[in-house]
Amino acid sequence: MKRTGGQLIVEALKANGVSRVACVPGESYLAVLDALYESGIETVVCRQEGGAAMMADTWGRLTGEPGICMVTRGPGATNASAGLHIAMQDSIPMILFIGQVQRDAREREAFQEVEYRRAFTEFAKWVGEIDDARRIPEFVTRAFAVATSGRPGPVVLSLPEDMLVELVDAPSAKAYTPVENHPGPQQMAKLAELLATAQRPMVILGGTRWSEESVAQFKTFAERFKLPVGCSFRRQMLFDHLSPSYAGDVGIGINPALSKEIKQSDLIILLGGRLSEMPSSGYTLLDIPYPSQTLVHIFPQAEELGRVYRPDLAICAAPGEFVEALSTLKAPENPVWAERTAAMHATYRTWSTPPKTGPGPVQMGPIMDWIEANVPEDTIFTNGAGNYATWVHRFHRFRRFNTQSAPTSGSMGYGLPAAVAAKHLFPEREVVCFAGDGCFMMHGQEFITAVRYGLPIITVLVNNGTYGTIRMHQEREYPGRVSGTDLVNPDFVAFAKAYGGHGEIVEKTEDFGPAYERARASGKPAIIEIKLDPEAITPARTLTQIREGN
Ligand SMILES: Cc1ncc(C[n+]2csc(CCOP(=O)(O)OP(=O)(O)O)c2C)c(N)n1
Repeated sequence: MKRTGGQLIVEALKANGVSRVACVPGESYLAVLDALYESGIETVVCRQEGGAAMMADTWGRLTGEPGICMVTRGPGATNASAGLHIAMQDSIPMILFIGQVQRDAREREAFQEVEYRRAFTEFAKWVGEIDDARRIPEFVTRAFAVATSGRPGPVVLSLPEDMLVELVDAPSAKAYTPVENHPGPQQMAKLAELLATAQRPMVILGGTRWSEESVAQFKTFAERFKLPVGCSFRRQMLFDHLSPSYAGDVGIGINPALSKEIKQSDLIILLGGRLSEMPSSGYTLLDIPYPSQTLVHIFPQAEELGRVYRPDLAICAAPGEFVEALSTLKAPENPVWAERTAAMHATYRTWSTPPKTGPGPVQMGPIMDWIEANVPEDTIFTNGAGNYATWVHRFHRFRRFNTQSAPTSGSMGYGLPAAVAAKHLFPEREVVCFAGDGCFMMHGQEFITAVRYGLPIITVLVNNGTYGTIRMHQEREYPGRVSGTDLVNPDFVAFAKAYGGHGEIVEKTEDFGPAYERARASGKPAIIEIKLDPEAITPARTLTQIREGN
């Protein structure tokens, strides 16, 4: 039976288990939209392609399967590139389908024409264009395999409009076959040897390709070995923060005591992540290329091992496969580092206790205390970039896998679309988006997507009237010269209501709890605007102190 290119695309998605796509429509891929009609795949219609791509990223992040996004050519594609870049830097499986100009108009700079294989090469693991509808099963299956194997990442497939309406004979698509690499017995024996002679070991978790099971297995291992464990920037859901093994967040603004401990360790086990610029405090945490500590690096892609840090033991494996193999290691009776681990956890507890006071009538410290006491353990927290995010990273004690969706690439505007996508995936769980006034307005329009699909997310909008992070850097580098960083904002309560949601404003600390309860009870997507004094720029220092160099 002959099928159109559009039908073959949708058939290949179904064969690979896709149940939802995020999109902004375009005339360039009408044939795919038509094939989605009655396909059983849910189409989540977004308001801007950046938001759509960020939603697909969150789906990829929280399921391990590629999140699917569909956009039109030129402006649609360039808007979507914001989400593509996040998925690339964050190692997230995602497939972006782009409607393309018809084949016989190529290279004329046709209407909205972009050559994606040139433009998006640095933004994606692979960029392909399907010139022949008969090859759709081949391209789509390969896209799933590329996006998920080794170090995951986004794939772009460009779909010429006329190819999508061609009627062809093609093989039925089959699901991709996941590719796995495992640590060998010699490598595990070497690891056991290194652990047996270590005095001050430390594990840093990061990356993707984790699962509920591997996170639980690793926790059991770490506690059995009494090893101290840190989580890389925005990968905090990988380890229970209340475990006696938890040592803290290896992110921006790392606890100086933890940084010192890492530097003084004699064995570092880097599991799953790259220890890139942000978690390595600007590449200062470990010496490059030869760390002074013995380094064991476990990463699912061979090219990354030794790229920045030369490891003493390199293991090319996904975290899940590696963790599985850890069960063969025999725990020491009484590890010499046990007391150090306990001390590191105690230090973490103190570091993650919010301050009671701060400038202005609203205090973020007690608000974080309220959140910790009142939101369920499986609540999913999302955020973008801004100083407000520090409150979550430092003071929220993550307990479980899949409770965080935040860009390690530091992209503003991510939190809201991420919350919409997370709630769509887990409707039974509470989803809290933390956003700054700057961050929120970058993809604030997706609040209507939450309303449209009945997704009652709770947005905690920390409004300090400024692009605070940049203002902080500005006051440090150019004291008193405020340039390009202050903001004028809409009435966020009216905004929430105009979109059909629930709005609250918090002008005193004690108003937060009741406002949150009302937001929760409303059953609608909600915005809780917190009027924060811009002086409260970090949990520890005010803007004035930073300006004055204190
Ligand atoms: C898309 C994007 N644009 C610009 C930046 C640079 N940037 C980082 S944080 C920040 C300010 C964030 O402001 P806001 O959301 O209000 O949070 P605050 O820092 O005030 O808490 C800016 C402009 C970025 N990281 N991402």
